[in-house]
Amino acid sequence: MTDLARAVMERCDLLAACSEDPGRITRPFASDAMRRAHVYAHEWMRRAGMHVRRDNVGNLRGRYEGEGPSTLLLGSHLDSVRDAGRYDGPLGVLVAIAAVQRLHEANRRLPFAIEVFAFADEEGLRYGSTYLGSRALAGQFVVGDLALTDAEGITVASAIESFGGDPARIEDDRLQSVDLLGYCEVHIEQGPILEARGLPVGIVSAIAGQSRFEIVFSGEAGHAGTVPMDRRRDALTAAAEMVLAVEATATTEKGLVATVGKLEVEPGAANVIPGQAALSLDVRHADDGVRTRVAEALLARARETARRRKLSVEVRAVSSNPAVRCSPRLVNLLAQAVKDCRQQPFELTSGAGHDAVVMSSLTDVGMLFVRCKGGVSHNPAESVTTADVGVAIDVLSRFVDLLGQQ
Ligand code: HGY
Ligand code: MN
Ligand code: MN
Repeated sequence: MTDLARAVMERCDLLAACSEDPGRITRPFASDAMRRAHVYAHEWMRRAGMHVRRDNVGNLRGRYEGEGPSTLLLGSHLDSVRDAGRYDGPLGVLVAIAAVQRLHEANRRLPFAIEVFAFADEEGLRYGSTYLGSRALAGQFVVGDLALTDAEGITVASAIESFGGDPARIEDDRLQSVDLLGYCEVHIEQGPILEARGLPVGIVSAIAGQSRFEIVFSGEAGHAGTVPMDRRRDALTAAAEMVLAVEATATTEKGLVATVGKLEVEPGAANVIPGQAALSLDVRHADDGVRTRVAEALLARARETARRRKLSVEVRAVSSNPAVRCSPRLVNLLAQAVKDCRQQPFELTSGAGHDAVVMSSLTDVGMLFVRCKGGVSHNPAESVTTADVGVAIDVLSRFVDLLGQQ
């Protein structure tokens, strides 16, 4: 058990306290909680010998100089879902910092620089967006996203401004370096496979594509006591039909998952027939053809349900990200690093999305998964062991060394 692994675990606990919700972990994009997390991460990056800066969109970026023109990119995200676990995102940032800290403490310089990114918005909790931070880095930021508003009506642009960035200069966040060796992200598996196989780490071969939509059924609010059942235009019953249709459809194809995670009912009073029901739809599959076909079928089902129940329905596409194959070059290098650390290399796909999806537009990507208890994630019960974190730090350090020997 290395001191570095223990330090990473302690740092995950410190970051967990940086939350908008007392007693729970909720750290949205450009929030005060994120500002507090940056104070810690900035200091840890600085102590690891990195030059640290925050860019306009709100990524924290640490650079460890090397002896050549190329750059290796490492990192993950610091934002979280609501009532999150403490490792989804922060573990990857902190393991990357630990690998650089090991170099710094040994006074070592590699033939390339390392940039560690603490991305600002992977989950999209505050704005329903995805990957605002890594998109800015990859030059894929959608300017229209600046006008997105959160639950308080605050736009992305003003959130960036109050966080200390200039929304008019997001373009400056684009990564300038052209000589990239790749991007490698360490992340908890968020699934049960590594635990079932008794493995501390796994190598990601591909990341599933994902489509997100918002579906809003509108009917007619009415008195729960006076409107006969055959005269109602109840929006919630249509949404309820959709929730079960989404579940039933997802069981029809191997490797397909589809989820309704959010359901908002208006006006939301016990004695009022719901006039409006808004639901989220999240569809994922490793094959983009299957994903788009199933998503279209579910949207057609929503329109048919609305017609049959004499409702109107609006569908908004929130985001769509294609499946990404990890670079065989980085997969092989990670496999060699795992072997050199006396562990068994094992490849698996990721059902979860990661900043690596966006980074794949810039350079080769690789990911190392860390076993998590019961595969539980997006849940405060998220848990990893210090020993497994130690393995992840050793593998990432070995990966970096192997890259330096190429
Ligand atoms: O939804 C995801 O796959 C990731 O946690 N943002
Ligand atoms: Mn997540
Ligand atoms: Mn994540």
